[in-house]
Amino acid sequence: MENNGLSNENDVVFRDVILLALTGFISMVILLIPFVNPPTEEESTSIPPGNVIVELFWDDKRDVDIDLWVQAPDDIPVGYSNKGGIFFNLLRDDLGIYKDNSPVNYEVSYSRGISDGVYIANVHLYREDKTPFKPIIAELLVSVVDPDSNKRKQILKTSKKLEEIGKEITVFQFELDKKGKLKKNSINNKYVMLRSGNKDSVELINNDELSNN
Ligand SMILES: [Ca+2]
Repeated sequence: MENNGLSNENDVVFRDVILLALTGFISMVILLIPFVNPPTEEESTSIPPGNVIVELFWDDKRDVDIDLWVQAPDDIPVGYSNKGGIFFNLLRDDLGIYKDNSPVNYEVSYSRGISDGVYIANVHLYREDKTPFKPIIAELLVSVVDPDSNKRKQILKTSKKLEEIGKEITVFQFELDKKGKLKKNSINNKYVMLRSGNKDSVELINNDELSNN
């Protein structure tokens, strides 16, 4: 009898433990449900951000710092020292290998909306990896996301050999209409200074002129 009483008691304790564990498990499942089914909004983010997208690529293996500078119509130049304008934003300044968790050497600027007028895309060879410097190829791509269909289309692509440290070049000047349509005869690479460093150099020249006078 005593033995039976003990085994009944054990059964009750065992059942309680099982019930507790089960209750815990069910509560956890209920708590986890919202995380198991994320909102569908996040799943449908295949629409790329921005409307005019300017991308710059260079050799991933080289610790060379190249800067992308862009300017939208009626806007200020956007690059590493001024990452946001009215229309364009530079996503990040890639410094080469230094402080870079991504394996690619890549800079990108996005515009919000499309203004009609002339766009400028420049590259500036900022820092070399070794001396003497071995020229490096910079690849520049321009894409437009159609504001109606949200489809992304590449409109311009070219490669430039960069040989001189500190030199900035205009890779593309091009004109778009409101719908992002490229005016083919507008494409040229007439140099326009965009990087803000030029402001300082202009000031320096002025100061030099002042001190010489
Ligand atoms: Ca850079």
